[in-house]
Amino acid sequence: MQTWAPTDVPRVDGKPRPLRLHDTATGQVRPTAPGSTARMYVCGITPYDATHLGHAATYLAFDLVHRIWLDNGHAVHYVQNVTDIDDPLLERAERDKDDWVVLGLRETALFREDMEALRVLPPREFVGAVESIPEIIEVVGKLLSSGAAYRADDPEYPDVYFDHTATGHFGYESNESAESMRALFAERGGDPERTGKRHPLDALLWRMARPGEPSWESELGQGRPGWHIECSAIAYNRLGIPFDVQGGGSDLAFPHHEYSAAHAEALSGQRPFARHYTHAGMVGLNGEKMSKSKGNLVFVSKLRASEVDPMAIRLGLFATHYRADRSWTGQTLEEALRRLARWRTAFALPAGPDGTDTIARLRDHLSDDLDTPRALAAIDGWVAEALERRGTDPQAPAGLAAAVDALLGVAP
Ligand code: 5CA
Ligand code: ZN
Repeated sequence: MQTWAPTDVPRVDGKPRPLRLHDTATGQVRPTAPGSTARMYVCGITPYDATHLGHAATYLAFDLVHRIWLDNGHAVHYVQNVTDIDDPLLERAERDKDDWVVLGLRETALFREDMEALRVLPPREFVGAVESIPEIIEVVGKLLSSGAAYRADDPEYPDVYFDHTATGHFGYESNESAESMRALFAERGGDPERTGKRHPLDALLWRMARPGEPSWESELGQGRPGWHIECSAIAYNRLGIPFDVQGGGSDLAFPHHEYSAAHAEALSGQRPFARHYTHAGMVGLNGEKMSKSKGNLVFVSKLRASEVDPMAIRLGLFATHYRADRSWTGQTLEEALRRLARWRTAFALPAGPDGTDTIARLRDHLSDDLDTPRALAAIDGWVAEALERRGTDPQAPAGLAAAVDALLGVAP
């Protein structure tokens, strides 16, 4: 798929800091130890609706990972998918009497615009599920031949399922108990009650065509892919295994990342799928979880349409830590707008206090599991001094502006 346009990333003075990041599998903040090319996969949108602030927060967190790696001199091979065929997309298209293909294309186009406006650096490869169907078919075929997958005992619809015990390591990524796996699987797109499976936790790989549903011809039979296998195949075929970071929101820790890892590990006989599984917290509105049923979604495109500076959205979301479940309020936006105005005034001054130490602290905090609240506070400290006209370094405002641009992605 076509991706979106990158923004320039200025060079930052001083010494970069290697990134340490939280990993759900081990529960620890650990160094990311990429080779010269750092490899990241972040789960993309299911394009049945516009991008809300929760989605944006997740992509902004991984945009920081991207920027810190660039600062450290790595090339970054970043892959992101688009789930452009799945039940939620078909259900929304049916509800709105829309064509599912048109709906997906329209919302994906809007997502690109939102990402570009937010100055999120684009992935090197932006890959749709539909365009990946041939490679998904190949992977499912291999899992079937190795015995890691099987046909449901259902003569009418012999769908292909993954035997979740195939790797012998199932559960290592999310560390959920058997009971909670069962509940989360049912809640998040799984089908524990499906008859014909060997075990309730076995996950769908290939769904045989049902009347009225889109489907593709294949040696598996006419059908369409399950969800997790899409990310397994797309990541495995482009990044290899293991790659550095598998990212997404915390709602993906189980089942999605557990299964996408298990599928690729069963396929390759190697593990782990990713060295870090990193999850952003859920963003809500005024203390309530953002959800379609509550109708309290705040869309990035709506904010942009009401002339909200996308850089204030960045700063508003960076004011709290990416791993925390957090809430967006009117106050979040007001404070971010005030902060942005102060920063921009200070960056435009003819001189300011020496910025070396502030840039070092910015790097220290960001490389410590993306500690944006402390990173913003470090910049606030320099800005306050600069606005009091303390400091005479004529290079400092431009140096600070470049660091904020490169590392936080906030345009001066
Ligand atoms: N297409 C799948 C991933 S393969 C999917 O989860 N799509 S999504 O559109 O539902 O979500 C896109 C990304 O935003 C995912 O990484 C998801 O974890 C994240 N996300 C969804 N809701 C929120 C939220 N309220 N707060 C933070 N991140 C969220
Ligand atoms: Zn995914």
